[in-house]
Amino acid sequence: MSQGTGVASRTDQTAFRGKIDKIRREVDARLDMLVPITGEPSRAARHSLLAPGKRLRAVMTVLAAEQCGGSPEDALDTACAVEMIHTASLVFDDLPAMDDALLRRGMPTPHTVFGDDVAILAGIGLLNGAFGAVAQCASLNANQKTQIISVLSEAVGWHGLVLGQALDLQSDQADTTLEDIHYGKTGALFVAASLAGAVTADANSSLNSLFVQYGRALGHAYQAFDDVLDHVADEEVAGKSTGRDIGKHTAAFSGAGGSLCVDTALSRARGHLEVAKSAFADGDEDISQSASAPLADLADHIGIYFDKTFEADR
Ligand code: GRG
Repeated sequence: MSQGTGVASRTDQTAFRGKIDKIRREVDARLDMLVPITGEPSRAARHSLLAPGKRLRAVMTVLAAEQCGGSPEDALDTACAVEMIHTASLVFDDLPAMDDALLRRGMPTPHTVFGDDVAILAGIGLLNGAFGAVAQCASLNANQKTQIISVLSEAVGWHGLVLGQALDLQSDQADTTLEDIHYGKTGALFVAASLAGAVTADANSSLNSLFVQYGRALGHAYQAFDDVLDHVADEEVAGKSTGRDIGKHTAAFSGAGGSLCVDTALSRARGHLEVAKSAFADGDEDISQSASAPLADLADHIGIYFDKTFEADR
């Protein structure tokens, strides 16, 4: 895959990488505390949670807080909650009844190590722990907690991950669109990750639509890149089972079109990245004119990350 994402970087990406690596380390340390070892389900949860994930959604929460003038410390437990929800969704997704995957985050999937029963309990525990982490967070007031729990529950629920996964599993049926699947599987949690970060910074709710626009567009971009990864990358590079989407008619590149469809998916992904980057350009002065635009930088970072990943797989 020789084409780049065509995304021009606004800031020094080396410095930005250093910044998000620091956030990742803080998230990892806090996750370790939030899920103590109490029994077999917690061991299975930690197996997945503390494995080397990219922590993208957690980073998004912290950067959204920063973009609204908030602090990383106040956003940390909310970021961990987002990461716990995401990890729960991966545990469920990998089960034999769903994608039946063997490898995730470079590790054997939890049901292959602990059994399906314990993996299901681990996923439920992570989901429950996510809401508990927000409810018990000392740096948030009651109003912020209610808003964040509402935002996160929306992302998991009937319009979010649950629906997206169901649509994906039934994707050969009738009128399912790629946009609906991508929004449910990825966009909904991206929207929640950024909105929840803004709430930790007490951002004005009039800005919410900008975070929705950003998360939605970035979710479409990310899921299109991830679909291409599933199609073209080997498992060692991806760190997870690949080829799971081949044959699904809603996959962006399915069918006989092969590489032509991969190009279509990549070009869609690039277009969505640009929409995400411009989400705050015409918005409220407080965030559009600020010297730092960490969420746009994150969109750049994602484009560059996938370029490098596809390059490594050539
Ligand atoms: C009740 C939480 C819950 C979920 C039920 C199973 C399910 C419904 C949803 C799963 C949806 C799904 C598989 C989304 C995948 C999205 C995606 C792009 C995953 C890969 O994300 P990365 O690349 O992975 O950020 P890491 O491992 O780095 O975190």
